[in-house]
Amino acid sequence: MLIKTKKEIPSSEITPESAYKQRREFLIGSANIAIGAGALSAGLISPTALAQSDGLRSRAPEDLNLASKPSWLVDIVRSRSDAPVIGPYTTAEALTPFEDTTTYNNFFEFGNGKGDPASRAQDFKIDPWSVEIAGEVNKPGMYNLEDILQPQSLEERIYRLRCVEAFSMVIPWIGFPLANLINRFEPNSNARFIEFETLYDPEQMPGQAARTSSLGWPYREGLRMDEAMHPLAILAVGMYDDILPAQNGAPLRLVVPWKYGFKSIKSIVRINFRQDMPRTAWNDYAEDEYGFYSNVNPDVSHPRWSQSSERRLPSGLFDRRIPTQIFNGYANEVAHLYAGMDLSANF
Ligand SMILES: Nc1nc2c(c(=O)[nH]1)N[C@H]1C(S)=C(S)[C@@H](COP(=O)(O)O)O[C@H]1N2
Ligand SMILES: [Mo]
Repeated sequence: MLIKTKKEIPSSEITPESAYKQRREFLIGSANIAIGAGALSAGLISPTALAQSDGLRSRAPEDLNLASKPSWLVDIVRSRSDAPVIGPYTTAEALTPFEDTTTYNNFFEFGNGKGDPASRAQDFKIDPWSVEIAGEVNKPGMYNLEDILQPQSLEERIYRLRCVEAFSMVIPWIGFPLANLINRFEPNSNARFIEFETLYDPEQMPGQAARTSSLGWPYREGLRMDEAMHPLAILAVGMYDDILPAQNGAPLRLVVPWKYGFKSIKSIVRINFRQDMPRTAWNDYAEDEYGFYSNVNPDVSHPRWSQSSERRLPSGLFDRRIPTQIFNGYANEVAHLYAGMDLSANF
């Protein structure tokens, strides 16, 4: 288990180390009792056990890596009203602990190593933050984050996240349906695709300045409009009951759970409505390996490795390998979007 060194944070936010450790040990202990090894390895727990597995949610404020926590954002994220509902939009599988979700990341703007985002995103600035809405919409413009969030009510969604590299996690996000944002800005009839861009700021993001960086910046992703309108697609502003840490895409990131993780673009500053299919950072990097659709599919191998199974985090003494499910287990919800399409040609 990785122990992080403490950075400078306001003393009001520091839980005394001993108290935090005791609480964490207590919670992890009770989570293990509640869940039990058998249920954990099966990947399934009951809603009751889910409620009792709160230990897996325990988090340390120093892991946020943010220069400051905007209090208005903390307030709305923490005060989201609804309790998790188990169903097609929320899985009852055991959560991946916060500690793993925040120290094993892909965020190439901060470097290529899995630990780089957690250690190099220190003091990432999210305040102020604005998002440009552009292209085929009736209400284009620069909107600050407060304005983007103002009409939205936040909810928790517990989703599987399946990386194209064949590891996976279960993460409790807090966010709102992307469709609600799209409707508000009124795309016109030319809008058939939606394109997203991450912040470009080499001074804060050393991976963008590195000569060893392989991706072109800014990081770009895209969805077809009907995919973007699907209720499973959310914009997240929080996870594990609080705002997003820098390494997970603060302050605003996309989560599209039926697609490989790289579609779920982090730290969004631009949303552009388009008539034609956008290129993406990964298409530009290797078109034959990373397609536009990138739906999770155990039957379509990556050119260099199989996608038939995945390593579910956390890893203990042994890796926990589980079969990968078509559309990452969300086929009942999304398969109709691809009716008649050849999924191996449209990978
Ligand atoms: N801007 C940006 N977004 C990104 C990435 C990235 O490198 N840059 N990595 C993607 C990949 S490959 C994955 S698997 C997920 C990881 O999200 P997590 O670190 O919150 O688990 O973020 C995706 N979003
Ligand atoms: Mo990924």
